[in-house]
Amino acid sequence: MKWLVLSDCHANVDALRAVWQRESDCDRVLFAGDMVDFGFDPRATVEWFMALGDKLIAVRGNHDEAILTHRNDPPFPGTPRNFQEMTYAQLAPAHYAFLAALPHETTFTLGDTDFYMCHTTDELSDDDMYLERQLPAMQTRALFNERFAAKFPTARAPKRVIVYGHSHLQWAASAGPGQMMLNPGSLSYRFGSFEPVRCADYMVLENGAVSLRHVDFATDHLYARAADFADPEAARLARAFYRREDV
Ligand SMILES: [Mn+2]
Repeated sequence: MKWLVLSDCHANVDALRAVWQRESDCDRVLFAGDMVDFGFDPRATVEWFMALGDKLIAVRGNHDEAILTHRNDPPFPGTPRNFQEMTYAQLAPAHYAFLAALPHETTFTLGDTDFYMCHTTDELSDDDMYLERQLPAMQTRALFNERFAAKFPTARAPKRVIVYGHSHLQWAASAGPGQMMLNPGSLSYRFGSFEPVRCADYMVLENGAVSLRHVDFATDHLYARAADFADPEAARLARAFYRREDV
């Protein structure tokens, strides 16, 4: 069985299509949140996930939450100033209903593995999320046995996996036999100081083995669309996300 693990798509349907060209033979798609916001194609992105049907297991992220919170605000006039206004301009009630049905966290079993999946949670502080700084203090084994113990079903499968997102940092940590903690990284972008490379990060779990994968996708047309924003700060952010070289 092949399970595709994705997170932090941020309305980037180009990245989804690039991944799918390689991985469409997967049996399940796990998505750890932030489907929309801070990207140019929220409508096409949500519809891409909707089309997966029962193949998809997903949770909502803080950016999905923010978009849902303001979905009934009065419509803005004219050209969208930023990513948020662009999102409201594209999404219809059916898209909001799909996002609103996503849980904040979920537990499920696939084959011999129990999963707990969230975007981020009280069990992980913002400092914990930046694992490259915090891992020595985190003690991954203690995360499974203490902080996350109640998250899993009582009748346990032989293996346990925690899937999360939010930091945009691709990271796999082992907590002993059959226990893994996975952040597939972001499909769309990393925050500049951490990782200048522009590619889609994701993971594949296949027959018990985890594979950290990356696929390039064209960003020139996304970079160019930054000029559409009336707000200079939004345009600056968009260019930072989609530039080809670190500047
Ligand atoms: Mn995110």
